Amino acid sequence: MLASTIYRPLSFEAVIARKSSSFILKVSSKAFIRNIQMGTNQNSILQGCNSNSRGALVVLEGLDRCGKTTQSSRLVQYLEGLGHSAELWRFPDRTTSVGQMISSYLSNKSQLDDHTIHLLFSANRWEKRSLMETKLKSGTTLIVDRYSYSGVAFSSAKGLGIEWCKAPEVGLLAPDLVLYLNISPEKASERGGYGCERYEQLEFQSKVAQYYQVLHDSSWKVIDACQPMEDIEKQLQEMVLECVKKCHNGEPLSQLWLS
Ligand code: Z5A
Ligand code: MG
Repeated sequence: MLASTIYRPLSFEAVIARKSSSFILKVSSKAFIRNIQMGTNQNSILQGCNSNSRGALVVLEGLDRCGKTTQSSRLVQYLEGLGHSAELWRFPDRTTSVGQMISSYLSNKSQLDDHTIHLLFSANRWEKRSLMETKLKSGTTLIVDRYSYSGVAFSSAKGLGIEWCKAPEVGLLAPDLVLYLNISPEKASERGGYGCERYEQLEFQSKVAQYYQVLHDSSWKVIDACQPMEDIEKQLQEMVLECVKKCHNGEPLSQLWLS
């Protein structure tokens, strides 16, 4: 028995229309999500037809302290408030055993060869790939705080070849949208907490910024990260909503850096 017996499923357009006319969705988003997850594909339940409907894979990238974590969690709250199923993910995922090795390295508690740590970061994404795909196909939008672009930009900035760095990432799921929060290393360093972990040094961050530029492709949108948080939040909401709609309407999933 699906959720439709309890909550009438809303189409994407209906969710937005109701929101904009100040209709307050009385349904708890958690209860709503719990019910629709009883089916195999949330979006097909919502629309009743499109079997290619899925959640969107949205990645936030940028230099340390540009505001990725702040904006990622706000985006998830925003989507949930509209009745969408959405989850916040982050890489490195420090909860796995691979992630714990990474965490120990980042906090200077262990030393690893540059190639080795690069492959561990990549392995940390591969160990989550299948769950990521399952979630997306069941209609959940994933807001991901750092992804393969961080992996390649940071390792290339250390001097590893960019193509070598990209190779282990090939075949991971390609994001539908990359939100790059653009800030200079100098401005970022003025923000709280800068300087505690291994890579948080101005010169190194400048190199990372250069490699991010090389990775820029058509899935990227660049946002000025020096604006007030609320202004950034509004801009991101618009971009993400458009992307969620596209994926909801059946935009196919693709893989990263297959050429
Ligand atoms: N790394 C890698 O080498 N290879 C990989 O494959 C991956 C990562 C995935 C750990 O990352 C490190 O791993 C990272 C890259 C490397 N490098 N380092 N070091 P992490 O994601 O765990 O790092 P973090 O500790 O979460 O820092 P962060 O992500 O760089 O910060 P952020 O998330 O971008 O910023 P924030 O926490 O949202 O905000 C920082 C502060 O700025 C905070 O006080 C906010 O209140 C403030 N803030 C945010 N927005 C604004 C605006 N608009 N105005 C003013 N102040 C603001
Ligand atoms: Mg962060």
